[in-house]
Amino acid sequence: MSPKLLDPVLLQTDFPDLQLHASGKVRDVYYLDNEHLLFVATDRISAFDYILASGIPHKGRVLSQISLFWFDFLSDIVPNHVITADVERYPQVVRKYADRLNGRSMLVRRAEMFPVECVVRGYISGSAWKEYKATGKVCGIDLPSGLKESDAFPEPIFTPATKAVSGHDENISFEQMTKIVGEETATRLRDITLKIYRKAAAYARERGIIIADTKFEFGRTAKGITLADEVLTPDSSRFWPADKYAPGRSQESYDKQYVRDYLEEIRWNKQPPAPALPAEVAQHTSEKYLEAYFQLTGRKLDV
Ligand code: Q0Z
Repeated sequence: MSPKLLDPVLLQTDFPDLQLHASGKVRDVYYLDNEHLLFVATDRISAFDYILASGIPHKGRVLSQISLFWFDFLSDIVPNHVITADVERYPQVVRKYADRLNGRSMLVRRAEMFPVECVVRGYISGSAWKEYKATGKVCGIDLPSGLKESDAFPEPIFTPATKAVSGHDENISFEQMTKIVGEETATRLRDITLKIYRKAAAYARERGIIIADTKFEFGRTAKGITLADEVLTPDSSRFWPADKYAPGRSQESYDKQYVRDYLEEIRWNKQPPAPALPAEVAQHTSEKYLEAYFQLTGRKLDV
């Protein structure tokens, strides 16, 4: 999906002579050669499905550093696509962009991506809550009755999805997933997904962050099944502040609550063009991202 709007500030992440391999709302992948891609996290932010007209200071660097932290933390369970995030070690062709790539990019191994999103949910929220209320199930999985919105599931559940033409994810059953990637791969992707979610969620919970759900993308490389894309960031996950957690209602978003509240307050009709954020809202949101990084890693990001 291409960005709905491009803010002048964000053009800084445009690299005219690099070949775009894949572009998301807030991150871009450039093609370097058959084995190598350059993964770039921008400062763009989306809300209610649209890219806002202003960026969030440091957001791309924070999300990159969060992903890098998790790749390392999870490397005893699954290999990942990262080669290096040290710009000094990037190929010559991209070194000229060193200043703009520093801290927000990774040189990654090109993988044969599996065309499924590996979604895992520890808590019932969003579309899963809607489905449960209507059917008592989530993605075909039977669940105990009486769950309240935002409750933890008895066990984390694996709810794979595929990218629909709309750009939105479409839930599929595990059975359907086996038809796409094969039974053995589906089983391995599910088991790895549940294992890395459990390890990461337990760690984050000790540090005051509930990872309600998240989405992983895997590919195949010479190392076998390889964790790719971004990992366990606030963009690919629901992060909830644990000190405000209370089931029976929807939870505040760790990072985007202020943005959503502002957009509701100005009564934006949620149709393009999406508005810009007042400096104060962008600044507050920037601080939430930096805080999440510090809470998870104990490290401060240089700003
Ligand atoms: C990931 C995506 C993004 C839009 C391609 N290591 C890899 N090898 C091959 N392909 C990919 C990766 Cl990460 C790959 N995506 C998803 C990422 C923007 C879509 F930054 N697309």
